[in-house]
Amino acid sequence: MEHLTQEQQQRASGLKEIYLEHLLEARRRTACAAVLQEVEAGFPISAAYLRVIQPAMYTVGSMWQNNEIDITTEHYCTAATQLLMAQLFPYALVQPRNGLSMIGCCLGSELHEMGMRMVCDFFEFSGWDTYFTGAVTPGDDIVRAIASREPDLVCLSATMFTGMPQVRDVVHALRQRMKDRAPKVMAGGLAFMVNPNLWRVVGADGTARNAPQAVATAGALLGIGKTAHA
Ligand code: B12
Repeated sequence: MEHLTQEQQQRASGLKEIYLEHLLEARRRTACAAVLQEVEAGFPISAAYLRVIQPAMYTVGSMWQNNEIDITTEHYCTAATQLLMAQLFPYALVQPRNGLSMIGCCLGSELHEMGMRMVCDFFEFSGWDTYFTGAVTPGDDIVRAIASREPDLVCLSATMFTGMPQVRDVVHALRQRMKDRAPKVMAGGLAFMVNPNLWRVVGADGTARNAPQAVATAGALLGIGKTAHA
């Protein structure tokens, strides 16, 4: 992610508080407008994702876990944030394409899809074409889709540890089916952050802690980047 000035860092943390405050008061239009106005005025879009949206969702998770908000409020914040991300996506449309492609999904019973979506958006901002299938993607079907589409990279996202067998099975099935045509696979998401060695256990080629680091690591894995940030 590009370097932020101290002033931009302060703006980011202020914006995260403002965004969250509006959402918690059920003002999603004002919340989205606050972020969109800043981005239109030149605030870096990567910082809007990584320093406003992502930490706001982490705070929502902590508040829900601590019984400070109910599940309806959490769902409202999630739905509003997906709306905001959809409004930010057009910024990806103006970036030149680099000829690389990535398939990203959340397998099996995994419902947490916003992290994977954010990762896909950062690849799009960097010129990749992405094929994002979202939550609850069946393993057998995604293996077929990958074999037919032949992307340069596959990204599998898991928040819940219960999804590990499916991630491992998909990685294995891809290698069995595609042999030396099998694309590189990255695995990431909260489960992989909690246990930093898990990506090796499931047989992936790499991991990263957030969306911009995922793009950098992908570049390194494919031999087109400067450094790995796994
Ligand atoms: C929104 C949310 C939901 C929504 C998801 C809706 C949706 N459409 O996505 C709903 C309501 C469905 C939900 C359900 C549940 N949730 Co929930 N949820 C969240 C919440 C609040 C936000 C998730 C989010 O969007 N984060 C923002 C994104 C941008 O961050 P991220 O996912 O970490 O992604 C970044 C990195 O991880 C990385 N990354 C992600 N994927 C990948 C992939 C690759 C390849 C790479 C390299 C990197 C990478 O890059 C991303 C961008 O920078 C979190 C709180 C939290 N701390 O995240 C709880 C949280 C994840 N949920 C939790 C729980 C317990 C549940 C439920 C079990 C609750 C229940 N009792 O039913 C269910 C499980 C559902 C299931 N089967 O999957 C716990 C998980 C604890 C754990 N690990 O065991 C959390 C942490 C809340 C908490 N503090 O307790 N949840």
